[in-house]
Amino acid sequence: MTHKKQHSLLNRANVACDMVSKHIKEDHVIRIISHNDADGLSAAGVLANAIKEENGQFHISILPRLKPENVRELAKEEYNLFIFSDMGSACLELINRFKADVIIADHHQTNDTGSEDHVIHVNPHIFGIDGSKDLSGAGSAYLTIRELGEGENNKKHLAPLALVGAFGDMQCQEGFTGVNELLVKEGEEFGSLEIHEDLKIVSKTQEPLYKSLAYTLNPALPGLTGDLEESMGFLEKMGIFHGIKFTDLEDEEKDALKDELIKLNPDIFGDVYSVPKENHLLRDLEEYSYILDSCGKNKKTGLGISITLGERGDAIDAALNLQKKYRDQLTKGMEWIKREGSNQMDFIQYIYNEDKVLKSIMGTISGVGTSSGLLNADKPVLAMARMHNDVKVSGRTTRKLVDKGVDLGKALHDSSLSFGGQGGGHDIAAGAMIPYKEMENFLNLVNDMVEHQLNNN
Ligand SMILES: [Mn+2]
Repeated sequence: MTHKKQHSLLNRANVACDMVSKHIKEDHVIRIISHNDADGLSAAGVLANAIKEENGQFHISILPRLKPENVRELAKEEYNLFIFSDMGSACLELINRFKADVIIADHHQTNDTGSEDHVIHVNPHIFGIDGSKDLSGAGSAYLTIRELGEGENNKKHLAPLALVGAFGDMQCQEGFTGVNELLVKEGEEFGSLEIHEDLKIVSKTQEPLYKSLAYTLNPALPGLTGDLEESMGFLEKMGIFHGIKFTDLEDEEKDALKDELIKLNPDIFGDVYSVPKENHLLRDLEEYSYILDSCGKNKKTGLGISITLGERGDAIDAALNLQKKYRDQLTKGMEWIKREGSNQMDFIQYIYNEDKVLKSIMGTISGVGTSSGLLNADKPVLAMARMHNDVKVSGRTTRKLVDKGVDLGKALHDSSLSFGGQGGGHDIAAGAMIPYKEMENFLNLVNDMVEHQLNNN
């Protein structure tokens, strides 16, 4: 059954691929619109690389979210083919009205709107495949260009870049599943992807060890993640100098560290996905996704795209500076959560902040706050950030609660609509924008909906 679903999805993607091919042959500049997170940037990168290799042309715009007014403006542009990646499914009704050809390569929840003949909708949900864990936006984009190019020149070497997107959307919590497994297979076969077991701490070649520990978000290290001082103390207690880089440790020290870290979180040792021939800072696909994420969060999406297109050197230095800034913010955010905790309701919890810096990372810190044990994992967390007259909501929950019936995408979509906002996403992670004055009503409604979801599962 699963196989059949995947087959139908691949067939749909191949129809999209033929459409891309046709427009490249006609020398049309292909208009790409994608999301500003690591998944969206990888998605645009996958598409752009494929088109470039076929000597085609493209024009990319990266958006923080696709608003109806964005779609209306885009509809007026004079292109023959638009590709929306990691977004678009929620705006299908408006996109159906485009005069030009359109491909939507998305993995967010979608309603039952059918697509017109000139709109090819590539989305795992349409085929009964879970887009929150089995395929990312970059994965949908990959399927869309996978068969481009003749024989040997097909685009399967781009599978690792598509998996960078899957890491960005946290789809490798317990290994890759579903269509992502196909991408892993093709990455190994055509994209120099290698998998080996290792400690999953970040920046091993680049940062002093205490920072590698404190900046490791996934999997989180309870007590250490987000806390530089605790990380320093932890190493000193083991008799390891905190300023040494992981790669400079003696083998016995590496083993001792591994044993201690496994006590904090067994998942810290596991499969690492890497492309060894890649620049050492981008070699590990998960770290690559963090670097793209920093570009997106700091509004340097052009930089992120150039990296996916192969720019190295100065581009990577610039991105690393952004990453440093981003990590400082995260550390501050984690300190704040540690100090303030969350506000409890019966079935959800929320954090609220008006601070300019913390506002942009509320979603991330609520997720890491939960996985590192600072916040209770028994209730979904809504992170609320004030934006003028609106509140931006990022919701996160655990696979365990999803299995018990929680669907944040649906809860945030329906509740935000009731108060003149908009929202949606995945069962496990979703977002919304609502008027500030309705915040309390909104929270109450989400609380009720989550209660209902739990009771009716
Ligand atoms: Mn995505």
